[in-house]
Parts: sequence; structure tokens; C-alpha cells
Amino acid sequence: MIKPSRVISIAGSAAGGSAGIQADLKTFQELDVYGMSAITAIVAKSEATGKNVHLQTLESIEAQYMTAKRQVGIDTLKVGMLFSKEIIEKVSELIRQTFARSVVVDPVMIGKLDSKLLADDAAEVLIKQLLPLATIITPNMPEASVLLDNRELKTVEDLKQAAIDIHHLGLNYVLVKGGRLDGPAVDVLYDGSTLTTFEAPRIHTENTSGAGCTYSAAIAAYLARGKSVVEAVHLAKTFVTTAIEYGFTYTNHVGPTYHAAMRLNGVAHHIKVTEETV
Ligand code: PXL
Repeated sequence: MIKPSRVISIAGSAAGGSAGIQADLKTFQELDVYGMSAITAIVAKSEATGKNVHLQTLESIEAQYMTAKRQVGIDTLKVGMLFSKEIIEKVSELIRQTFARSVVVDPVMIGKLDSKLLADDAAEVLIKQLLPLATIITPNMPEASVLLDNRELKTVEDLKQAAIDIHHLGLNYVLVKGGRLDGPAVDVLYDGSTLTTFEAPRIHTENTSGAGCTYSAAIAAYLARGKSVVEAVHLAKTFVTTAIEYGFTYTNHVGPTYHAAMRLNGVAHHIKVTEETV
């Protein structure tokens, strides 16, 4: 029997099942890797107090991570919502002590419904300690803007310059995602010499909750399976675009993407890939 590669998600729990750890584990299962988790916080809104983010202790996070590492072993890591400076420092330390094949960091800052998923004083530690440990980081446009002192990003050309400038922070691969562009959904990947552009058609839907989590989890799964970074992003964008095409909702809330869509229906849209040397 061939044993699947082992991937851990260090991220928040999204009670509604569309984002965070829940999206990551569904994606890992769809893409034939062995999924594990270390939960940093539970995102669930208390009606009584309005509190939305319930943090885990550093002890709990370390215990979860070490249990997975000792019981199973870790080939590849995906990092999502960390929220606080202290959690970022702890997770950076745990990653430094692990011989992982690849590390995917989704620098989660703001949820789709405007819930705050990163503390105000935490961006600097994120940039200095965690991002340099990543094989690839996957900011969306608002996150890329924060990494560049709140620079305004509007066009594909702005995304290309953003990817180049974020790379100069001392990082490996930088993928800036253009989900919020007008027009096609164009993402830009930069590795220090080549800019690769991935283009999908714009899908007009509200049901995209957890799309970013799903995309970065799929990148981690394909990297764990031995794909190159460019191949992993291409395949993961195909996966998430299909999941968005078949997104749905049970209620009047913004609904999830459908993680099983590609398995059940095949690829919905092919991604156009172009490369330029910079
Ligand atoms: O989509 C960003 C995100 C990441 N992680 C968790 C979330 C969300 C959005 O709600 O809840 C746990």
C-alpha cells in the first residue's frame, strides 16, 4: 500500500465548516494527502457577548502540533489564521524545529465578513519571523496591501509590482491573489526572477467563503505530492475555481465553496498560465 504524504494545518477552526481547519481537512482528503490539525483559535460568534475569536493557549497549540509530529510525522505544513503575536512566535519556533518539505503560509488578516483575524500589533512579527520560513505565501489584495504599508492595489500591473516588492522582504515564492480585481481572477506568482500569471474567468457568485483557505490547502497538498511550486499553484487554482463554480448555500448566509466539486463533476474551467522574466 502507498502511504499518503502527511500535511498539517495550523489554523483557526471555522464553526460553519467553510473556512479554516475545516476547509483545509476537506481539501486534503479530496487531494489524497493525510490531513492533521493544530487549532490556534475557534472562530464562532457568541450571541451574548459578540466575541468572535476564542484563542487557544500556547500550551494547547504546541501539544496539538507535537502530538501530530510524534504520532504521525509531518511532511508539509499549511499555516492559516494565527491571530496574535504570541501565537505567531510559537508557531515560527515549532516550524524551525521541523524538517518539512514545504511550508505554505496564508497570511490571514481579515475574514470575508470583516471579522478581524490578525491583531493590530502582529503584522510586524508575521513579516519578520514567520514569512521568511515559508516556501510560498498567498496574500489576497488587502493582505498584500498591509505587507506594503497600505499601498493601494487595483490592477494586474499593481499585483505584479506588489509580488516583486513583497519578495524583497526576503521571501521565497510570493503569490498575490486577484480575487477582488475587476475582470478575470488573475493571480501573480514571483520567485525572484520569473513572474507567472494564472488566469481564471470571473465567476459571479456570493458563495466563496473559505476560498482562500481552500486554495492554500490545495497548494500544500500538491507540494506534499511532489509537484513544483508552479505546478502546485496551477493545479490548486484549478481545484479552487471548480469549488467556487459549484459553491452553494443552505441559508441566507454567504455559502461555502464545494470541495468535492472537481471529483464529482470534473474541471469546470481551465487556467491560462503565462510567464515573463523580470
Ligand atoms: O477565510 C479566512 C478565514 C481563515 N480562518 C478562519 C476563518 C476565516 C474566515 O472566516 O474563520 C478560521
